Amino acid sequence: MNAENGYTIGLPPVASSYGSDIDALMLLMHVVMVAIFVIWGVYFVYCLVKYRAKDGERGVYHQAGENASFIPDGIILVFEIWLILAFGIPMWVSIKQQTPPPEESLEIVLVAEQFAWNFQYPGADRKFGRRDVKLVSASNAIGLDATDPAAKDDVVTVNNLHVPMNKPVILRMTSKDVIHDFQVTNFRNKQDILPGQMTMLWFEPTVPGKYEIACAQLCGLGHTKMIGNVFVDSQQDWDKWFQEELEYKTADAGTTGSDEAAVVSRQGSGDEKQETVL
Ligand SMILES: [Cu+2]
Repeated sequence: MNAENGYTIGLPPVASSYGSDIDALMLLMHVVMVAIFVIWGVYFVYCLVKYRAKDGERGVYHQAGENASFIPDGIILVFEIWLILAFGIPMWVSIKQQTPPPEESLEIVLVAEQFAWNFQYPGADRKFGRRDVKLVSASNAIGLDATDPAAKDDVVTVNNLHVPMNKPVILRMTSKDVIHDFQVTNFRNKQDILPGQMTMLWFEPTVPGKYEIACAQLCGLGHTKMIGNVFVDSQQDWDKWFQEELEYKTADAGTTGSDEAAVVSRQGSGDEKQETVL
């Protein structure tokens, strides 16, 4: 077990800035629990042997003091409260209460649905195009309003999230139908996604590669198939990817001669799933 590499208790390797801290806390809790288990177990066996029935002896039922048994309980309780106050809550605050500054981050809107992940990237203007539920259709999964100037340089992908390395990513998340939950085990994070509300999750990817997005909230019959990918690229590769996506979008808008939601569906290379660019 090596918390530094994040390869702890059988979990996949860590690929986010706070992953190793979470692994270290999990390791600490497991070590403490094993220690308590062993100490209690040894004491239990000791009592079984020492106070076993013996020929010619009668049991003496005297108590070692009214509150004696509360002392070890109290010590463990204080110790566990210390674990929560000293480690658990500060870590929770640093991840859940302290969001990286948006101007230094990549903000992405995630619209979850049964059973897919739709990602909206705001483009160079850093403004998200308007979404309208009335515009939702088979080819416009998030209901992006193509007449909104802010939507012109927005890119929408399905099930594939592309992010640059070593830059915080802030996901602003909502759902079209039921409660979903965004989870990337390599990032050691998860967050519920609720219809009618925006929830937020941030992470900073630290290792390039492809990681699995799972839905961590039972959301219907296709729940187990609600799998996406996160691609962590260098900033250079990410810029290139984004430019390509924009070009697909512009090319399609050019051929149709329309400002309406230009939809390009194409099959990604390898085992990438289908991407839709609006
Ligand atoms: Cu789901």
